[in-house]
Amino acid sequence: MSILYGIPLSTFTRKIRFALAEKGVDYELRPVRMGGSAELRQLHPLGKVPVYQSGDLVIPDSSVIIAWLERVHLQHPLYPADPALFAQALFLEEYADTRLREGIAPIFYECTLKRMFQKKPPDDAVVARAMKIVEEGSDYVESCVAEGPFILGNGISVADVAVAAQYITLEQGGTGIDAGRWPRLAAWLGRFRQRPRIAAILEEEADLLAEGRLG
Ligand SMILES: N[C@@H](CCC(=O)N[C@@H](CS)C(=O)NCC(=O)O)C(=O)O
Repeated sequence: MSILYGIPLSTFTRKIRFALAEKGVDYELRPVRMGGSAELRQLHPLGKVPVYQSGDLVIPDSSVIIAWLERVHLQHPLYPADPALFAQALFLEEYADTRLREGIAPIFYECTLKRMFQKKPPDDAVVARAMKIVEEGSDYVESCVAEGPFILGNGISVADVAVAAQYITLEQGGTGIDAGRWPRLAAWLGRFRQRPRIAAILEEEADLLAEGRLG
């Protein structure tokens, strides 16, 4: 069976778990010590998760993993067949992984990880700066969300798994999506998180968080 190296509460590990769940691909989630461990550097030159291993093939980086999965597991595609939607989906994946991440990661760190592991309060100035990025990012994502059921309309895509993975981290940092300001975004995430395989992953994560563990 293929191996996914990562930890459940890592945003990019979650992105891949969502993708694998939607594609119906079985895998073993293998926890790995982060923080630049030698073990992880052997798998990923930057010492990051996720890394996916299929046989002898070791694939770092969530976007590369999904691109490979699309080639190998043709069922339940995450890349739209329509070229324009394909481009939009890839751009939303990129936007989530970079710009949304830039705002959401510090909020999760300040409001959850710092309390959990250092017993320290968040730095309000850092949170305020990060929140501005999230707000601007949410304005953009809101403008992209179609009527549904998925971000780009009728078909699930890589945009759904990438954007959802980020907003779940935001929630775990104590901030939900303001449905008054971003109604489409909030409604879409509400629908997405209710998908049975997604809900099962999120339940597991909620239990870990309640226990004060990341994986
Ligand atoms: N572009 C990478 C980003 C991966 C990433 O930043 N992973 C985080 C965990 S969510 C990580 O490994 N952080 C540890 C570190 O940077 O040392 C991807 O899409 O896989």
